Order: sequence, then C-alpha cells, then structure tokens
Amino acid sequence: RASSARSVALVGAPTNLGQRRVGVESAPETLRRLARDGALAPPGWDVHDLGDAFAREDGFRSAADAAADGGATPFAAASAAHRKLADAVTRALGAGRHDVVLALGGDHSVSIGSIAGVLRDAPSARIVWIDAHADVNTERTSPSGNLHGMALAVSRQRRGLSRDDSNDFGGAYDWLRTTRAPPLDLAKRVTYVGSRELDPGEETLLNALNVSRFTGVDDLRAFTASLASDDDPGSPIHASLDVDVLDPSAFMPCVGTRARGGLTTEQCVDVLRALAATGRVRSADVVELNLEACETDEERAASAANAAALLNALLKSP
Ligand code: EXY
Ligand code: MN
Ligand code: MN
Ligand code: MN
Repeated sequence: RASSARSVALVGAPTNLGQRRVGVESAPETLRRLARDGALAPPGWDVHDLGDAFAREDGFRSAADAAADGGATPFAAASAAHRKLADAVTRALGAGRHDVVLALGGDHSVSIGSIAGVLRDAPSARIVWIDAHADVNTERTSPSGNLHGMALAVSRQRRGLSRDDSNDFGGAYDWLRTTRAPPLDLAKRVTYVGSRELDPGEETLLNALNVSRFTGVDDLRAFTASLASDDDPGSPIHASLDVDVLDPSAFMPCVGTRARGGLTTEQCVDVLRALAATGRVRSADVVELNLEACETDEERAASAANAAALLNALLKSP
C-alpha cells in the first residue's frame, strides 16, 4: 500500500445465534458491499477484507429452529463461532499490517469473541460500548435468554464461569478460562455511551461496580471532553458499536431490538470522530444491523448508509 495510506481490515462474523431473528447474519455482506462502493472508509484508507471468521451456516439458526428452541441460545454453537472470531481478531491485530481491525457482525454476542481477541493482543485495552443496551445480563437476570444481551457478562466472568452458577452457559465458554485474554474488568476498562434501556439486574450491577455511563446530550459532550484527559492515554481503544444506539424512528429502523429515543446519526458521528481523534482506536465491532427487521427499501437504504457513515467517522482521516 502507499506509505501514507492507512489500512483497515474487515473480519466478518455472520451469525444470528445470540438472538432470535433472522437477517442480522447477512450484515457482513451488506457492509462489504458498502466497502466495495467506497462508502465504508474515508479517502486515504485501504480496505483489506480478511473474509469471514467462521462459515455462515455455523452461525445461523432459522426462525423455525429458534422457535422450536423456545428462543434459548444455542451456547455451544455460538461459543465455537466466537472462539474463531477471537482467533481471527488476534491474528489481524498481531500481523501489524493493519491500523484498525473491524469485526462485522452479526448480533452483539460476537463481541465476546472480538473482545477476547483484543484483550489477548492488548490486556490494557479500553472498551467503549456504544449501544442503547448494556448487554450485561447474566443467565439469571436476562429477561429473554438471548446471549446478545449478556455479552459483557460473559467477558467479565472468566473465573465466575466456575464460581458463579448464575453464569455458566453449560460450560460453553470454558475456553475463555484458558485463553491468554484476561477477564474484562467492567469498572476499569468499560465505558458505556448511549445506553438508555437497561434491565433492573443490569442497573443494579453497573451501579454497584460504578461503571461509567454517558447517555444524554450533555453526557456525550462530557464523554468527548473526557477523552482528552484519560488517565491511561497509552492504551488502545476497542469501540463496540451497536447500531441500535441510533434513534430507530428516524435513523436506524433496521435493527432487531428497537429502543425508543436515541442518538441522531450526527451525534453519534461526533462521538466516533472524537474517539478516532485520540489515535487510539485499534479495533471496533459493528453489530445488529438487520435489513430484514424493517419494512421498506427506503428504511433499508437509510439504515445501511447510516451504518457506513458511523464506520467512516471511526476511521481518522490521514
Ligand atoms: N436487555 C434485553 C435482553 O437482555 O434481552 C435486550 C438486549 C438487547 C441487546 C441488543 C444488542 O444490544
Ligand atoms: Mn492495500
Ligand atoms: Mn448490544
Ligand atoms: Mn443494543
């Protein structure tokens, strides 16, 4: 590549196993098409598509099968896919050829894999969780049984997998115990941006641990200001971007879990630009785009374009 160009690597994670809707597993293909059209990255970036971390059929469950399961997450299959994503992310980061590695979901449970992959490469990495939801339910507090609402609970519970029977997942995530990735310390490493729809158990946990959350418009400004005075400016940032953080009525109708209210595209772009401006964003997820979860072609076009605008904003112009 030209010496001035920056490189962004794409790793697909085409799965819908963390929730019950079909369609979200196709988002990597949608995002790749946007990349081919030049809409995904700003000028000055080379896009390198590393393919999918696992086969689409290994991450797929039909609507009929999901209904037959009563919606319960197939933990073993999900975990196997996430493990492959973790390996792909660690490999892409370690190769040193890419400035940023993007994991393309898939539902938000894929972050279990990408975060393990990131922490193995950089144990001090910060996670910025940009989402309408907190995704920190345990098996006991989850109202739905859907794994995408538990992703951060899995990432933090390494030892708890054996100690805390409320988060066991049938042993499916035992591989996290033996990976070199440390368990995720929520209070130290995670910042929430845009979270507005929490379950009671999540609220209790985040309050008890005193985890940083920035939700309203003033909060967003405070968040971008806080980036300049980070106490750990050397650590890389992993941005986990759930597109349902945007307002579904105006900007992002094509998502599986709509939460009333939310950010405008412009507000979210500002946050992502501020993150990019730190020069510390080494990796990101983009998840939950589901073009089958909305009604019209107009909605599909707007949702895809807004998702691309967010990814663009995350990549700093050289
Ligand atoms: N908190 C709800 C649950 O755990 O079922 C909804 C979670 C939605 C998760 C989306 C991906 O951010
Ligand atoms: Mn190139
Ligand atoms: Mn989420
Ligand atoms: Mn969400």
